[in-house]
Amino acid sequence: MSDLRDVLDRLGVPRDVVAVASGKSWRAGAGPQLEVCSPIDGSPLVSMNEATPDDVSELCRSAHEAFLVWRTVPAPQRGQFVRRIGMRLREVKEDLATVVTWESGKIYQESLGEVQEMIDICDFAVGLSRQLYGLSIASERPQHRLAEQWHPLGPVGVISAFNFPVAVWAWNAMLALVCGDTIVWKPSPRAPLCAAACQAIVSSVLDEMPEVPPAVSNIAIGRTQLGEAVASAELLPLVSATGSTAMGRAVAQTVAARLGRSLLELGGNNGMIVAPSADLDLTLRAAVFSAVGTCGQRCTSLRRLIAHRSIADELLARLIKVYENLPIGNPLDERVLVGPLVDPRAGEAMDAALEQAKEQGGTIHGGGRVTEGVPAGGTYVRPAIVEISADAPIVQQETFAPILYLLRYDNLDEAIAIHNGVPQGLASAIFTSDVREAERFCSPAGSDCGIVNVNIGTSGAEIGGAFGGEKETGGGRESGSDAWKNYMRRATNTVNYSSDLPLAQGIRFDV
Ligand code: UN1
Repeated sequence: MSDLRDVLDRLGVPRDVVAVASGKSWRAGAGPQLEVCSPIDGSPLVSMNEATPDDVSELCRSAHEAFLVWRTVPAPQRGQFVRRIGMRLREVKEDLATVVTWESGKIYQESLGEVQEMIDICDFAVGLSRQLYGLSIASERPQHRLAEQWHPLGPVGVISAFNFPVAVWAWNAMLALVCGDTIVWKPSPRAPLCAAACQAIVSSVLDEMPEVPPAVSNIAIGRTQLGEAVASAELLPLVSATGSTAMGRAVAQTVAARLGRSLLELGGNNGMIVAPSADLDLTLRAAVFSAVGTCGQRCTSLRRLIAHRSIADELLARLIKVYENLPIGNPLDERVLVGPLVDPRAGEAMDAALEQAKEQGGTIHGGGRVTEGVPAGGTYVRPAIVEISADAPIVQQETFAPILYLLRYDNLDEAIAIHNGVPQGLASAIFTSDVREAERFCSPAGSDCGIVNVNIGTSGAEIGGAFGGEKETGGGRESGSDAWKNYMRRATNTVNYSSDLPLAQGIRFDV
């Protein structure tokens, strides 16, 4: 623990982390007590009073005031703010990754990757700050100019999850900032130190740029009722929420009732088709990283391996061998590849899913608790592979744990039908050396997901593409490509520079 305290000191995290932050100032919440323990060993990390819905309302007002200033700052100057955040992130990459590992339990390598995603999105956003392009459109009327402008939208509510406690905030916040928006962030109540570290990073840049209104960045730490407060806040025209489908459904309904916009990144049930021509060495590496990375707790984690019957047994045998030798343990130990689940409840959910799989005819390889060679007090599990029929009900569910269902298929039509036959639609992959199969999977009649990969696993997307998925995944797109448009409002301008007033559609209306 003393190590972590040094890390937090270097990051500029206050000694006494409290629940409410606006710019550089922190204050205590008046809500119920929140105790946060590390998934690594159950040791207490921080305790505080949660923020209250009133705190959220107050932060929204501050964020709104800051927005009125920030929206008038030229976008490339807003980009300079984000550029400095990116520079600071480079300096503190290792320290921030250490905090991510302590709070989320993901292995340090993956935490470094998560901070790198933040740096990458900062770079992307800086470039974007000079490219918030609108279209010029040919007007049907003489001497008229028709064009689009993209304007800042307002304060954005961000709700994020424990498994990507810093990157998902950065995807949203960095785009929002260059777009001229301000942020009210409700981080996962399991990762308040990560949130405090992010706010400290922003604060250090605010020190360097006194012209930036500090309330561009706000945080309220707490549980579900704060999420409801964010969703119902009239001052937040956009709420971006990452988490379970149940959470997203509740947020979407509340936001829709006030005709706000929501941007949802919800559950996945990601599949990988392995065709007869697949390079099995590649397949194996990709499948294992996708299935057991972050201990199966990414929304992009591989959950369904849909293997052609001709290669399924060989693939299974090789997978079992790799699974048996996976180093499981303290995620701060660089030799370890699988850290703990986030908490004991996640372990129980994994056990329950395996139990159901067994009842539904599944054959289970692996699973169960690991208690030796791991820190006491954490929930360490052996990742599991389950041979099961594609129509077993358990396969329809996302269990946030390292369970990989192995399903067999005979022809590609059947494989695609199995692949698409779940309620979620986030990430997907096919391993094949046959270009026709690959292209079919990418075609309109192929994968129905938002992320469609060939000879790449389901997890580990780059920030440059739009990230998100269809169906119960919620339809949102974050991060790269033109996802920035979510954070702005579009004005269509028609300017008449003639001395006449021709009406569109040729309508005659003479007065
Ligand atoms: C998530 O699990 O919420 O593609 C995000 C990936 C990461 C992001 C995952 N870049 O796996």
